[in-house]
Amino acid sequence: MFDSQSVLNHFAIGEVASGGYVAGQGWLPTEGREAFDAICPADARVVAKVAGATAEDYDAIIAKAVETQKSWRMVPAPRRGELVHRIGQLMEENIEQLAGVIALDTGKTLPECRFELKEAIDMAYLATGLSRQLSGGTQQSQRDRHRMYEQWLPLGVVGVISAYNFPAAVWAQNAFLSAICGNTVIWKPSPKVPLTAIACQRLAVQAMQEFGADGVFALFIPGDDRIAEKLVADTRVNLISFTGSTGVGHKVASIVSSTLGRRYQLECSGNSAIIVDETADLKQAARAIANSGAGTTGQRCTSARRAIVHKSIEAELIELLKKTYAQIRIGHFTEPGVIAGPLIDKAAIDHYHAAIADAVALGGKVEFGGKRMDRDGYYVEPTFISGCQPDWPCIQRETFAPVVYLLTYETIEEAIAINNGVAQGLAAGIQSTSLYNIELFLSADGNDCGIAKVNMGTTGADVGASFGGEKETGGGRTAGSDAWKMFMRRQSVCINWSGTTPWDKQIVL
Ligand code: UN1
Repeated sequence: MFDSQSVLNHFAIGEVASGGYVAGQGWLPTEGREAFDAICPADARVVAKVAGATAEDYDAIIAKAVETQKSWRMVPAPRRGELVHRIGQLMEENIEQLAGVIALDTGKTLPECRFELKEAIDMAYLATGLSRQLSGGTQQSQRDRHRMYEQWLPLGVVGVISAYNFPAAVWAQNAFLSAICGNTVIWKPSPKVPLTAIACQRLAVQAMQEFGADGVFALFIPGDDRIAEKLVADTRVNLISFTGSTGVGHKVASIVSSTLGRRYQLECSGNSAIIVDETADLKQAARAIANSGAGTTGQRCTSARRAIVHKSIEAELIELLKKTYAQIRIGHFTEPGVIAGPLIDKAAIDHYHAAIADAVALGGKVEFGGKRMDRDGYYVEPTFISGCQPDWPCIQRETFAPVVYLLTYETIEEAIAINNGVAQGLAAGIQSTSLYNIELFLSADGNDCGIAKVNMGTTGADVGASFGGEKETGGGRTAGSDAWKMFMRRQSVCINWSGTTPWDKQIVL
């Protein structure tokens, strides 16, 4: 039996929770701060209140982050990795309670919450391994008896701004890399999901205290965007890693880049498509579209929004999709057998309705779904719409809801052009058994996204690879591969061990 009170008690989340953590001082007081509601989208009830951090709280947090970084940067990287490893262990030990908090914050089903946490834990262990491999290359010097190499040094303070849909994993992707790279982290989560941030921070505090490394991870939950902007504008913050909408991403980029030398890394809106060609296994294609389109209630940046379908198989695929969609059980995360939850809030429902109305007004046909469900909480039916055209505004924008638009094509080149014909460039998929079509899709003439998937859905990144996308998605990369490099400062070193200088013969000392 799910017991929300015991989940909240486990992380000491009371009626009014603290809106941040600053090293030395501890959890911010709740008095004298404006409290905002933490609402569970699964039943639209207030779970707790959070005392929003103030501008003065921010000043204390940043001062401590700058100070702590000065000692943290000299801690050997593998030791830094051990701190992150310990947080991973604590997340694993507390996975059921953490999953419960994510469910209360987002309404996601418990298996989805566990899956997110698995991603965060994997990220901790990946970062631990990477902490021994932050290596640069050796170059061949053109000079006699000189050695040249590249080294990677800590960057400073990193601000992590995360979205509501993956309240733990996005922090993990960014904060764990930041920490092993010798940086301190200020986390500004979405105020829609403050409880997950508080719970994760509690585990980070426990690990930091065990290691005598208080101050590596700080938490900052302002109730007001103007206070949040202080973090983005602060020249003491060397990198802002932002996950969220393209609109806010633009703003972050322009504020950060108004001072040269500061960095930003953006993971903004996606608009993923899956191409289904005439050689595809259509049952597999239907499952992949449904899973990527309706899974996590369509609230992933990688969610499939468009299915680009060969004309010859459209009718058959629509029938299979109807059968598939009919089996998607939507409901409260405590109900057995539920595979997707609600949208995050009322505004998200309005956005869902508006997108469907736009498509229908232009001639789209709702083949399945299209309505809000008549129950408490922000539930909608997973939806797919046929007869759509690539240039429709609702298809050009990201619809952050479980809506898939079906478009048709005749040649593979046309399908790829439709895939690429949007402003976003996060993930792309192809369902095919044609070697030619798959290779073309993956070639320089192929899809223009940061992530490409063959015979699978567009969601569910594997942490070993780098994660992020092109164009208006923002170009940033987090998670695996060499994404850690963004969190470090590169230095080209040259050492003269010849005992001579070029002016030896001209200047006598
Ligand atoms: C996001 O949706 O903003 O690969 C990030 C995936 C998830 C996405 C998380 N890791 O679908």
